Amino acid sequence: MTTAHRTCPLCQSVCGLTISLDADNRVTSVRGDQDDPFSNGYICPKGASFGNVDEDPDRLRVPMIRTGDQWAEATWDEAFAAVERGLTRITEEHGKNAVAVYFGNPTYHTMAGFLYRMPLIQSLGTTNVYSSGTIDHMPKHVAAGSMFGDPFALAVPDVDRTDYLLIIGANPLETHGSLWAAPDLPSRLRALRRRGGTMVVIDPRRTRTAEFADRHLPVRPGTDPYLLLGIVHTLLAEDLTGIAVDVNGLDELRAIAQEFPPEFAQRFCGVPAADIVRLARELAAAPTAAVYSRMGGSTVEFGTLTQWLVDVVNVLTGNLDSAGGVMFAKPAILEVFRSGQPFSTGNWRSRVRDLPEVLGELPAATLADEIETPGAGKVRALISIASNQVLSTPNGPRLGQALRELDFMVCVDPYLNETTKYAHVILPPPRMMQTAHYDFLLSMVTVRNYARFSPPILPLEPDQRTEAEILARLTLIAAGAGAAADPSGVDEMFIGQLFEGATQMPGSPFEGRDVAELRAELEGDSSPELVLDALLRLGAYGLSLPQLKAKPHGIDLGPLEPRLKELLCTPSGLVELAPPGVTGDLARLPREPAAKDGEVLLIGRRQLRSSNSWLHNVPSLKGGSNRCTLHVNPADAARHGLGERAVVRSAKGELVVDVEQTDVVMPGVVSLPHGWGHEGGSQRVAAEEPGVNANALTDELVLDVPSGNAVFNGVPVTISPYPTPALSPKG
Ligand SMILES: Nc1nc2c(c(=O)[nH]1)N[C@H]1C(S)=C(S)[C@@H](COP(=O)(O)OP(=O)(O)OC[C@H]3O[C@@H](n4cnc5c(=O)[nH]c(N)nc54)[C@H](O)[C@@H]3O)O[C@H]1N2
Ligand SMILES: Nc1nc2c(c(=O)[nH]1)N[C@H]1C(S)=C(S)[C@@H](COP(=O)(O)OP(=O)(O)OC[C@H]3O[C@@H](n4cnc5c(=O)[nH]c(N)nc54)[C@H](O)[C@@H]3O)O[C@H]1N2
Ligand code: SF4
Ligand SMILES: [Mo]
Repeated sequence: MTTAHRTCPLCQSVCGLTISLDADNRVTSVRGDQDDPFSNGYICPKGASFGNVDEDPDRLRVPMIRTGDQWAEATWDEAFAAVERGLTRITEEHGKNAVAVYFGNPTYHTMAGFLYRMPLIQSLGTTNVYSSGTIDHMPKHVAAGSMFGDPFALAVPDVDRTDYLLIIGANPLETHGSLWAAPDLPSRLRALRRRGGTMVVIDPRRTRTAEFADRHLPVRPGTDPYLLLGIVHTLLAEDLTGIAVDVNGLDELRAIAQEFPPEFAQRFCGVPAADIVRLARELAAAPTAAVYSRMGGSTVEFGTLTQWLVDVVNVLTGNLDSAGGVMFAKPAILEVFRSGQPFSTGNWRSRVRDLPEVLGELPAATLADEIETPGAGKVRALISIASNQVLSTPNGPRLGQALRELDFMVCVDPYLNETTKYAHVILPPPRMMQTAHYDFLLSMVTVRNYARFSPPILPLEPDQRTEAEILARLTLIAAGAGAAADPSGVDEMFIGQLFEGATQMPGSPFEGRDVAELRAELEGDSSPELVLDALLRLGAYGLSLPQLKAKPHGIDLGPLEPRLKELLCTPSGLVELAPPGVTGDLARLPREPAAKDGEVLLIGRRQLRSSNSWLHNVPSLKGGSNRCTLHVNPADAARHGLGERAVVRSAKGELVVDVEQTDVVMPGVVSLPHGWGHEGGSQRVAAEEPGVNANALTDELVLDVPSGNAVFNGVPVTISPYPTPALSPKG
């Protein structure tokens, strides 16, 4: 028996796990790490199944190459040679933009996904960069970038000290938080209630989080901007503001809010004006308050407006960057992702739909256009890392058809699935237990400053490669150095650039030092670990990797402290309350409610024992609430004559779904989880209960315009009985 510790990578909560293994290195138990100073022994059902996820026999172990419909195992040399041939041929004939790259959600949860993203993009030199950012949180980056200058200035609710928490379109008691790493949120929220705090949830569904709250306000999907403008209107009209940071644009904001009183919002949101006024007064009166919003306020048609207004309310009530409000974490690594330059978008535009670049990316919702549309710059090859786009992007089936047309596609993924089945080569990363872990990105959104490094628990087999090596080799291939070049060269170049910069930067701890000497001081068991060590040494706390290794349960770096002044980089040097790039979108916001007869609005829902598209293959997480059903309010089911099954139709597609009648969803709203619709993959357990692909209904042509983000919530659909009464035996 051995015991090992590591951070759980299965959601954004960064819980510490304690894993017991038997003599054959099989996992016998997974518990919460009692000595982790941040998660304090907390674990959820997914974390408890970490061993089953990791040991899944359906994971690919070695590279796969497809010829026609036939898959065959290959050696790494053969696979990388095939990638080199495939990509080189296309760039030679059609130029760099003919190769697209796509980073999926798990790249935010791996060291490799962080370390090689920029080197790979730079080596490819393509404008066709895509990621799950534009099917998730891009509105938040645009709002932050426009208000604070820094698109990575992502404020999180200081949940442990707040007196009032308003949650808009998020369900952290089931998702465990998003862009908000707060392990053991149930205890943190119970503590909030115990100290007399208040929690209010705005959501079309009475979620577990809404059940827990003091108040739940059901809102019509997609209408939160009106509600938030109603709050802003009240704060300004009743002179309830207590702005504590230096701002610009208050007059413009006042003029905007004038137009949107709470009575106006009531007509769109279905939330009584009196409730909106009460929210404003309570937010202003609370000693401290935090407003937080995620998917329900992001993957909607006015996601950027919503995310902007959330932080406008935080600023107006004096709760931005102060204890108990919303605050910015201070990661232990050098924050290389912050450019310090004012944010801008549209540095290039997409070829087919003329959509602006945002944060160096084009919208995932237009990738199919770029593959299908002939002409110079057509995408002919795709490098897809940790993404199941057929299940995760709007109108995913159309993108699936497009992927089939590609001249070359390589996937870095542990499974053969709905998306990777179109690849020519699949390069599987090793198991999580064979992989070192450090949360580069999530340490930006923790509710306490915290650092933890997890070394690999199990060694690699000779026929496996780390994900870091896989991505480094793809980078070298893209750079023209060839598949056989030394992958540590990518890391060494990065370290060299880091130290060159640091030794020349006035005020840096390493100013004037010798680069070679600094390099010689680095310690780590692999070249990515050396990079981590360098980033830690250059970071705010002057830590090092050996120090982290000496504290295997993690290091608490204290409560969040104000740091807006360090991050703020708007041209005005002030927090912009009415940035034109965002407020311009108010012109698009309808001034009349537009509900069509017979239509209902489709929203999603995340499930406690699942993670997007890839955890349905774990027997211990199956069943119960983890089923792909359409939640329909009983009143709607009666009105539309629904029985056990229904046909759901949208502008883009139609699905036959199992119906679950429940008053958890408000009337006029139906909810279908995403990530289902399994077919044609290696996941045998998932195939037994495949479910349906919610993204067969969502529309890739409808976007949150400022961010290019996809719209998954508030999709107009019709629902009718299945089989249709005319075809049923009784006619
Ligand atoms: N168990 C589990 N945890 C997960 C995941 C998972 O799949 N399963 N996925 C992870 C990922 S990638 C992410 S991004 C996070 C997401 O974390 P959350 O944002 O907390 O997740 P969702 O369940 O999508 O929450 C969105 C909520 O918004 C509501 N909603 C929908 N439309 C609207 C609207 O127009 N207005 C308002 N106010 N509310 C609306 C929905 O009913 C839902 O309750 O979760 C992460 N954690
Ligand atoms: N309708 C609807 N659609 C949605 C959403 C919604 O709420 N509703 N949510 C959206 C959101 S927030 C997100 S983040 C996306 C998620 O969608 P994606 O970005 O596609 O991510 P996942 O579905 O989590 O899985 C991606 C792939 O990563 C692989 N994978 C797992 N672990 C690793 C690893 O360590 N390394 C590598 N290389 N691969 C790995 C899995 O096998 C899987 O094929 O879906 C979006 N799509
Ligand atoms: S809450 Fe998230 S990080 Fe914690 S154990 Fe569960 S899946 Fe893992
Ligand atoms: Mo996500």
